[in-house]
Amino acid sequence: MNKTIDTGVVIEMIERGNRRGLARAITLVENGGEEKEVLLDYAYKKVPTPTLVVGITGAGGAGKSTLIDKLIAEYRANGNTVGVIAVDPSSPFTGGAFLGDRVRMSNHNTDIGVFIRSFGSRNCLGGISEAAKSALYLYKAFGFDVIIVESIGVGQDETEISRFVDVNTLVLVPGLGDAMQMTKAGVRETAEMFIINKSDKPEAEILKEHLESSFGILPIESRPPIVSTIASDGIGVKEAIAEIERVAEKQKYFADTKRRARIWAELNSSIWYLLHLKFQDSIKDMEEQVYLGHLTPFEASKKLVEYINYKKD
Ligand SMILES: Nc1nc2c(ncn2[C@@H]2O[C@H](COP(=O)(O)OP(=O)(O)OP(=O)(O)O)[C@@H](O)[C@H]2O)c(=O)[nH]1
Ligand SMILES: [Mg+2]
Repeated sequence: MNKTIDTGVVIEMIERGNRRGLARAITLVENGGEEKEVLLDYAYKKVPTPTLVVGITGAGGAGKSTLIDKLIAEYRANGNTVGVIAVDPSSPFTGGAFLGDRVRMSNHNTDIGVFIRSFGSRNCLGGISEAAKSALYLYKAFGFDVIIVESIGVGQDETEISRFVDVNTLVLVPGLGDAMQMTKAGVRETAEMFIINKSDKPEAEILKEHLESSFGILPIESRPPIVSTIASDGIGVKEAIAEIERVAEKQKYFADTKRRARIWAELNSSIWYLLHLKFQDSIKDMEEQVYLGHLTPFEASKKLVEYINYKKD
């Protein structure tokens, strides 16, 4: 099949709400190249149907997938379609659980109102990989009512995920130690809502008190909500959804600021991607020059920009 026809067919399938079309588009985008550009441009330009994008971030094993499974059930019961983007943890600290994710969310395998895909965390900035970010645009074009992004929120820039979701929730669990879960710069600051999962554990109350007291310095209206859940038993899920909605409503005031931050992040990653694609050899050469001590990274970058300018003329 001819390449241009292929993307055309895929777009048509997405327009018709065909999930196989969406799956095909994701693969094409993952493969990169011309198809990626065509599909992402299409997705970006498409006037989006109102979609709520919820980020579920938290340490490995916090119960994110279990919670998402229950959130899906609740959203479906309310008549909403749901797309899930699970960014596979590849961090050695968590051990990873991508097969587990599929098992835990497998209750929805046969539901055509649900679409779940796992994405590798390659090029993973701030817990949302390049592939997952691209998929988010495709999911939006497809028109899910709710899109949930599961991520462990690690990377060079932990705050990045918050730019791509409307409501960023941080899942904490009792007894895991605050240091590991919360003090990592950026993650906690960008959370717009906190979920204390595994509230069946005895330390749950202490964690809640600790969180509440740490928010005590904030004005009441800026204190992020805290919801307690026992995801494995479906407890607190309705409350979590109600709170997500309240936060989403509040976040609308910041939608424009978020959009600008997102455009900025998008431009940065897109420029970086293109530079690598087109000037890979030169960048490799610069790396060598810096490694050998012939150039500083700043001199090398300057040289590269001069080279690009020269190529243009
Ligand atoms: N006691 C208790 N266990 C829970 C609860 N929610 C989830 N679990 C269990 O915690 C384990 C991890 O759950 P997952 O949903 O895979 O956690 P996750 O955060 O998605 O993990 P990663 O994807 O590896 O980061 C599973 O064995 C769940 O059954 C809860 O509320 N209470
Ligand atoms: Mg998981």
